[in-house]
Amino acid sequence: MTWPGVIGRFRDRLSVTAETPVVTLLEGNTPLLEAQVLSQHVGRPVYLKYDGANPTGSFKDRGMTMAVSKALEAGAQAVACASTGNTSASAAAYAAKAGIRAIVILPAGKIARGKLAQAVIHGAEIVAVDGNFDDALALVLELTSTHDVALVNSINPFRIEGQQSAAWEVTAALGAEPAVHALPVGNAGNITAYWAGYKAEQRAPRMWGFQAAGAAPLVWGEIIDKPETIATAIRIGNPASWETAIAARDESGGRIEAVTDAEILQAYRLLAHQEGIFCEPASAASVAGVLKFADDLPAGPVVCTLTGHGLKDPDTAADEFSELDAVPPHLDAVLEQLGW
Ligand code: AN7
Repeated sequence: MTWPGVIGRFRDRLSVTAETPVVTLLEGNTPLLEAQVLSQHVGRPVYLKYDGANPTGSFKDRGMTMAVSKALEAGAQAVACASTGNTSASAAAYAAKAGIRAIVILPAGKIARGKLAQAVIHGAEIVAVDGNFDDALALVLELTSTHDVALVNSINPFRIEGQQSAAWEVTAALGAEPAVHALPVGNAGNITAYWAGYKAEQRAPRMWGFQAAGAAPLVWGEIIDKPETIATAIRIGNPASWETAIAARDESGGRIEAVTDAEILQAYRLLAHQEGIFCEPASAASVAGVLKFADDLPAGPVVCTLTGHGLKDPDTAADEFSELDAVPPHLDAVLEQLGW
């Protein structure tokens, strides 16, 4: 069967009617990969839900197909979002497909290069503000409440609805829920969506959420004024879906913990070197957390969501090596360089 996209596949569970204009890039249906090396490390079967394989390279597309379709149905001519990068890339692409404007408000200087490139090439109208994501979100809320522009951040319930599809794909692929579902947490929309998706199927994996230690308001229980982390996607100090993230943790018997940037980078390298999967640093937080708290894993399979593609943030990968010195074009020189 040709994959029909998130709305096409899950239409009966979503707030769409025959009249809803479906804006889709055929998102969803991403790989659930068995991770052999990680499984050995933690003594449980570990699977990677690789949502970097979505059309714009992140899980945001699952919710954006819903948010932009519903905005179009309501007659919107423009959508707007604040973003650490991926939401803006996704909004820009879906707005382009829908033929409407995308306005994105970004924290200046903190957007990974691949994401900014996407927003630009899809024709988004971009405003960089001298502030962090939380400042940008406050501005976009003000903008969309005073102007005729549809908000497509994850406070938009249609975003959460669409993002449930990832949980449904996991249960369909495994034939059951995992014992633990781990994911990175920023604004906390995705952990909210997964938990809603599992609950809708009467499933109850333990939800394990991981924040970067320098941006871990849910862990410390207070707003972080100046969040900092190499994982810029989750550099968020005041998550919009705070209460629903805590509910997901508590109802599922799960946990929300902090992982350091060093732990995130270690997981990021392990995934690339040993599992053949290149994700962006924020995504590796899920794996970093499972490695850190492996002793507490219950029996049964573990799923880690890898939320975004590694090419989103080429600079973090490029920092792993120094400039390459060119050698003369002779095999001898090549062999010498290889140490043979
Ligand atoms: C790769 O794009 O908030 O906890 O503005 O890009 O649902 O916020 C991105 C978040 C994890 C956290 N991994 O998800 C944005 C934005 C990646 C991300 C998260 C984000 P939420």
